[in-house]
Amino acid sequence: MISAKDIKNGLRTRVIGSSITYLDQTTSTNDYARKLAEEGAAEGTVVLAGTQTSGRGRFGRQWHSPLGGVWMSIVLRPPSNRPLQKIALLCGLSIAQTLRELYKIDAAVKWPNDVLVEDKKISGVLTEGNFRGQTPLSVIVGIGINANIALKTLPQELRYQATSLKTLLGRNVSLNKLVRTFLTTMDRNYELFIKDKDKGLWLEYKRICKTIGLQVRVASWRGEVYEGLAEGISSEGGLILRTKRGSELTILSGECFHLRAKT
Ligand code: BT5
Repeated sequence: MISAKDIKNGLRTRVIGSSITYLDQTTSTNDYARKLAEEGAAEGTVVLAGTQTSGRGRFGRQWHSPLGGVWMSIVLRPPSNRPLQKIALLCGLSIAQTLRELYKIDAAVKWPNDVLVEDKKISGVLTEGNFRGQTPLSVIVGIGINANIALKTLPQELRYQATSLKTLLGRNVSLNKLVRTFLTTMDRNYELFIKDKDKGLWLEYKRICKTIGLQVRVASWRGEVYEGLAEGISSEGGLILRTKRGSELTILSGECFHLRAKT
């Protein structure tokens, strides 16, 4: 069982985890964290839930959140001169690093917000900004990790494209240790990010990114569709594509489909 007290025990972070709240059930931890942020919660405030009744993904999609997973949101208040788009990538990287460190599994990132193991989704990230004009008052980062979840508790259509730690390892893991290690990793990475000392992190991101080197199709949230070879990540966190005609374009966000390996 998740226990805020257990997670805090031995947690030595600078910002992330400044306060930790655990709820047995909520609609969406992102909603709860947003409310706390609007009430002035400190940066690094964490909200966790046992289950979510309206867990969501990007573009209003549903996120299935049965008991046994890690459903968590963090309140961030990044300085306005840092590229916000990169926070989702940073978070995905921190999850992948945590899974690699704790369970020695080959976790990879898929641009922009997925973590994959054996090409199946084990984790997703949803960032939502709360702005006054152009200035971000807070950014809520929502993280879902399929930890102690049997795949049969997910809908049929997801069972071939999703995976969980329980499926991969054949056992349950300590959720408190998983969350504590993730918060520690995220804290370190976030500090490098806000201090603009994160070059090394993006080298690591590219190294474990499944998207780069593949032929991809990206649908932007406005409905435009682009195809090309994924060549890199821009300084803003966008995906750099080389189109068939040879031109280069950068897409800041969207839904990315991996088509085939570089030929
Ligand atoms: C994401 O969206 O991957 C972001 C997921 C963020 C979830 C966390 S949980 C804590 C916090 N509170 C929330 O309400 N949300 C955040 P996206 O890239 O749009 O992917 C959504 C798609 O993933 C769905 O349409 C399904 O196809 C698939 N999916 C849904 N639930 C899943 C699960 N548990 N495991 C793997 N895939 C899932």
